[in-house]
Amino acid sequence: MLLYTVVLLSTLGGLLLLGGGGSVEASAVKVGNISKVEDATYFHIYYGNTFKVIKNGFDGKSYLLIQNNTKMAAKTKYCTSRIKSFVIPLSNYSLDANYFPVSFFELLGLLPNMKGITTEMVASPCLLKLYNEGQIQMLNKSEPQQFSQYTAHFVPNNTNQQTQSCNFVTFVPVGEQDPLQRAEWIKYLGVFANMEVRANEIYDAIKNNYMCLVNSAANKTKKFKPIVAWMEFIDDSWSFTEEPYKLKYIEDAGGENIDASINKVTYNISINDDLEQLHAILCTVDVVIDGTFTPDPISYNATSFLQNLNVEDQSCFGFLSYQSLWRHDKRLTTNLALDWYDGAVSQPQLVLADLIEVLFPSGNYTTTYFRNLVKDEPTTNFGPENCDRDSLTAMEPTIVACT
Ligand SMILES: *[C@@H]1O[C@H](CO)[C@@H](O)[C@H](O)[C@H]1NC(C)=O
Ligand SMILES: *[C@@H]1O[C@H](CO)[C@@H](O)[C@H](O)[C@H]1NC(C)=O
Ligand SMILES: *[C@@H]1O[C@H](CO)[C@@H](O)[C@H](O)[C@H]1NC(C)=O
Ligand SMILES: *[C@@H]1O[C@H](CO)[C@@H](O)[C@H](O)[C@H]1NC(C)=O
Ligand SMILES: *[C@@H]1O[C@H](CO)[C@@H](O)[C@H](O)[C@H]1NC(C)=O
Ligand SMILES: *[C@@H]1O[C@H](CO)[C@@H](O)[C@H](O)[C@H]1NC(C)=O
Ligand SMILES: *[C@@H]1O[C@H](CO)[C@@H](O)[C@H](O)[C@H]1NC(C)=O
Ligand SMILES: *[C@@H]1O[C@H](CO)[C@@H](O)[C@H](O)[C@H]1NC(C)=O
Ligand SMILES: CC(=O)N[C@H]1CO[C@H](CO)[C@@H](O)[C@@H]1O
Repeated sequence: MLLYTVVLLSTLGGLLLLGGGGSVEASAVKVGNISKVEDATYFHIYYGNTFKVIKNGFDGKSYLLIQNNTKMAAKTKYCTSRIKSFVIPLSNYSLDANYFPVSFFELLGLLPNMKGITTEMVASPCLLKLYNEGQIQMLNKSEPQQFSQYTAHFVPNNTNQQTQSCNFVTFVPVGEQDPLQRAEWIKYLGVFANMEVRANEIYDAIKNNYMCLVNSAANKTKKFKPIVAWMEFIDDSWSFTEEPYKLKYIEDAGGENIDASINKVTYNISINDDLEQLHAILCTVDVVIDGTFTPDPISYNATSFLQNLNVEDQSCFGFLSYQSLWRHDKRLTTNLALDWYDGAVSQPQLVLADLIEVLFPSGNYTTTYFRNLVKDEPTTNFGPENCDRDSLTAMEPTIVACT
């Protein structure tokens, strides 16, 4: 409550200064360089004069961030079950890089301070290039003391509270329920780097583009919205996705998800009744997205899907006759790190633009993440040689043409 008051006062102070024609820069309070959370639900930011606090709703912790040029920075260190303190801007950091959306750091231009990673399975050409050049150390996850040499060690989730050290920071955009909420976690990182201004600009640009695409998709819908089945095959059974962010993408792209009432949890292909029901449901579907995990995405094709489906009579499948069977694994590295878990999280406008093309084909938009299995579209494999900028500079978000 106290901290919240500070925010209001400093914002008010800034307005007054601006109104009086004074210089905001001259103020002792860093007015203006603040981020406000608009959409995300699992983190909150509070501002004091020389410190900031992030409350993270996934690990239940408060991160007290103290500016490096203050007395408090030298004197204060917290590491309790609920509070951790960090001196900012972070001078260096490492990552638990498996399935980690590194692109958030790239959009802010924070790769120069990234000094350690735990795996080479990272879907970022520029990070791989820095690693090849010896700028980044490979850390062994089984030797956690290796992480303690960095100011912060970012981890993707909070499953292992006991083994977390004082410098661990949980960064969990994928825990949010919808695509924009996930992307807004750029502000969470911005706070650690005093890069609120850039974080706000990027989020605004992405959100505006995303909302423009939502509106343009809404105008494309004819009498009935296309019905989409986003499904996956695990242990001999098919199921339709219940992941909120995927359902939201389909709605935002102008499609309709399989109704929750017929969305039985799983369909075991060895059980005839299940198979019959699945067959019937798929006869009503316009678009199928096959999200099945496979150790070999490059050779997963339409034949693999049909084999897993095990339905002999495919004559009623509109998604086959209209050539609309897709996977979201188009972009991946040579050692099979999927960009779906990285770039697609920080730039949801690209996923949405893909899905609009999937649902309402124009034929003149090249998808980034989705590939068409019926058209036998191959994956796009990339590596360090595909880093198309100076790795130490920030990546710019890709804004999709939208009228
Ligand atoms: C606030 O942001 C502006 C623009 O990015 C930057 O020039 C300035 O140094 C920042 N101020 C502080 C105190 O971080
Ligand atoms: C604080 O961080 C800034 C930016 O990294 C750095 O230039 C400066 O030297 C640091 N100041 C202190 C007192 O550590
Ligand atoms: C990582 O550390 C474990 C435990 O110390 C060790 O057994 C393993 O060989 C190390 N792995 C590598 C790749 O160095
Ligand atoms: C990271 O920064 C801290 C604080 O400036 C410093 O003590 C430490 O040596 C740095 N670690 C590495 C690996 O550069
Ligand atoms: C969508 O349709 C509405 C109403 O017909 C119109 O006002 C709006 O400009 C259209 N938007 C786009 C992006 O075409
Ligand atoms: C699917 O059904 C078969 C035949 O009844 C059974 O052996 C198998 O365990 C089932 N699989 C799952 C994942 O339930
Ligand atoms: C799918 O791949 C298999 C081998 O990987 C190949 O035999 C088959 O012809 C391919 N199917 C299609 C439709 O391209
Ligand atoms: C794509 O095609 C549509 C209709 O054919 C056209 O209106 C639009 O301008 C084209 N977009 C681009 C980027 O060429
Ligand atoms: C850092 C951490 O706790 N990572 C865990 C995230 O979740 C996966 C599976 O749910 C675990 O395997 C990781 O160890």
